[in-house]
Amino acid sequence: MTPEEAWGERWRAATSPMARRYMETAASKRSLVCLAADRNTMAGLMALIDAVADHVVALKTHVDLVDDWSPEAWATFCQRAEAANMLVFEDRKFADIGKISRSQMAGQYNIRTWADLVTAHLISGPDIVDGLQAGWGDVDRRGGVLLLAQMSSRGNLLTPDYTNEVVTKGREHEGVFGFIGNGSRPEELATLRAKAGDGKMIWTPGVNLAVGDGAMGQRYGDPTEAVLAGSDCIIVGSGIHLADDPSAAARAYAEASWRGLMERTGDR
Ligand code: 5BU
Repeated sequence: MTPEEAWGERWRAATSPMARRYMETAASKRSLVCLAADRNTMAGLMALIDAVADHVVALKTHVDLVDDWSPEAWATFCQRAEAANMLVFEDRKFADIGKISRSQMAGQYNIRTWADLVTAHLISGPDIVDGLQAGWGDVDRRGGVLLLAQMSSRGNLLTPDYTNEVVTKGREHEGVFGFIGNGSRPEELATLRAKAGDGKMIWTPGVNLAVGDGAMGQRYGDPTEAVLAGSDCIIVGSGIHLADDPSAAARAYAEASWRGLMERTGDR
């Protein structure tokens, strides 16, 4: 199946090279899964990549939670991800003013050199997107920013008005790859999709095949429902990396997400 057949209007409208790369890989793996690789050792992370590569399109990292992090080990990890056709997405949730965000793309972790995507809050204003893009530009790379329009956690302070502001500003900005939407509430996702239009990605944490409350205020919704409501990528962490068989779990999430996309595109 071609990416256009799989994605329909999203393929035609979301023309950024990074979005196209994601949609192409998703169509070839028949998966809309981003794995939240929240393991805290390099060995654990390496083992995870090998287990899930066929079913996962992007790897979401928190570089600062790895106990034995080193630049060399991380470079190997990122090379393996790239070789297995996975985008690398650092969920850094940048929030500072533009020039500091640009500097924070460098530093010890040097995120600008290996991340294809990063997350950011728009709380400090739209210049943060320019700062992050300038960070990639400093090393002659291109990347995409996912703005937090919603969150999955209980009691978060991202009100509907705030979400609207983020979407209004973000949908006009070329450096914005898309938005983070709340996967635990399909009705919130549908509202977000209506505002975002077809030209931007919506990626969603807070999904699990076991719907309900998670640890410490996390909430989970159904992955297929999230895609039907307009999500383009389900971000799954513990549902895969804590499973007895991460490879089988990744396949199950891939199938659930793909089923949602086929139904969604077919309905149009
Ligand atoms: P889980 O194990 O599937 O609950 O992991 C969810 C991941 O998504 C974890 O890495 C969080 O940092 C990330 N996340 C989230 O859960 N909710 C949000 O609103 C955002 C990110 Br933004």
